[in-house]
Amino acid sequence: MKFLNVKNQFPILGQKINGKPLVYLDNAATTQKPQAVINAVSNYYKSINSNVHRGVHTLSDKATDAFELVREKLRYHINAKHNYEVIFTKGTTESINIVAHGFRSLLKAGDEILVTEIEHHSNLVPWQMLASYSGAKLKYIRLLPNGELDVSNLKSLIHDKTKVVAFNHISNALGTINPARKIIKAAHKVGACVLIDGAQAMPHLKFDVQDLDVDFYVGSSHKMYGPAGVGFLYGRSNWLEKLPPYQGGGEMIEDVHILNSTYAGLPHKFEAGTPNIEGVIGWGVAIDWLNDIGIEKIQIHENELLKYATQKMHQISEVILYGEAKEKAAVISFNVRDAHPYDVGVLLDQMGIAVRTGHHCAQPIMSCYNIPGTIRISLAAYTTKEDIDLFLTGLKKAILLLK
Ligand code: C6P
Repeated sequence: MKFLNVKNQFPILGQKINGKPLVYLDNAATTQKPQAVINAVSNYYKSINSNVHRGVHTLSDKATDAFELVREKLRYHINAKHNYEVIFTKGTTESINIVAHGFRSLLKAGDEILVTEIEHHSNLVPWQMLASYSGAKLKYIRLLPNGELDVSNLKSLIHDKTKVVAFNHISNALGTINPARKIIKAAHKVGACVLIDGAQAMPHLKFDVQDLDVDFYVGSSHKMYGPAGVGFLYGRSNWLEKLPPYQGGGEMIEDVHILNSTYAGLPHKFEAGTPNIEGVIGWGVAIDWLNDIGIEKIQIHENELLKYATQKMHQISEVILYGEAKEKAAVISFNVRDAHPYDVGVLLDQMGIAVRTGHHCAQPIMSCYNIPGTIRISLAAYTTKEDIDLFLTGLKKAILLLK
């Protein structure tokens, strides 16, 4: 196996938890930050902290330039056509809400919204809210037992009443890489708009929004080695123009009168209030960090570890694995027979191993498998074979303790 050697760039990973070396396998929840990102945020406060787009003074100009440079970096990273198609938000959740809320003025009773059974709650609840507000009908693509979406009957699900189709690129709970192109093609055939929740894809997959031909694509910085509290909404300009602003306030206006206002153009129309400037600047460095290594290289590394861990876990008779799609990112969801996921998680934590347990904000998936939750390990660029071996040893110990 070839391994990336990047762990030493992450200061947090050198510590001990409960007296044991930290094995961090909760990367789908949030990734750790390399020293370069920590330095960027710290340097921002030490040298150019100021509000953006507002001041005439030097610091404000510098902060604005640094902030806008990241918009261009992100545009280039996802290959959007224009940088005003990249909106900074609080994260994936807010990005989806901006679109779902905006569609309140575009949908009517009888229209249909299509989601899937593999969604994170963030890409489900906003569409449920839109359906109940507009009278549109919410439909969904079913999940198959192997963790793949059943896209065999798209023609019956996507037709002239379908106005919006929303799905995730990679499932946070199962790791499934969904057939984006096939779904987008079917949606566009009937003129429906497509939103992809890319929260889990951003750190693992290289993609291009124009090549995908997607209308909206969203993600969060904190899942791709950048700071928390910042994310993006990519939207094709014709769709973004159609949507009304999500919030009112400073920055999103053109002219304000006492009884009415006119709104700013893109991207500012959707960026009310002071943004997370230091978060955006730190994120820019995280994007550079990812690209310096190369997402394809990271994917190869993570896939090798995924294969290794899956193989070893199949050999533990007490382990039940969920979701073994052919196209899969480095996430493994599992249970230990006759044990509650939480108990396994607590025992692993005592051994310094960080995993997530529960429904992973994807309760419909758990309902499909008729379980309350799973234990989930999710890998990153800095995960090593040693981490996986420590986890496997810890898991076997936990199973013995639970017997
Ligand atoms: N999933 C997990 O442990 P925010 O919180 O807005 O940055 O991202 C929400 C979100 C949306 N879609 C998908 C596919 C996600 O995985 C997440 C976040 C974390 O799986 C925290 S619940």
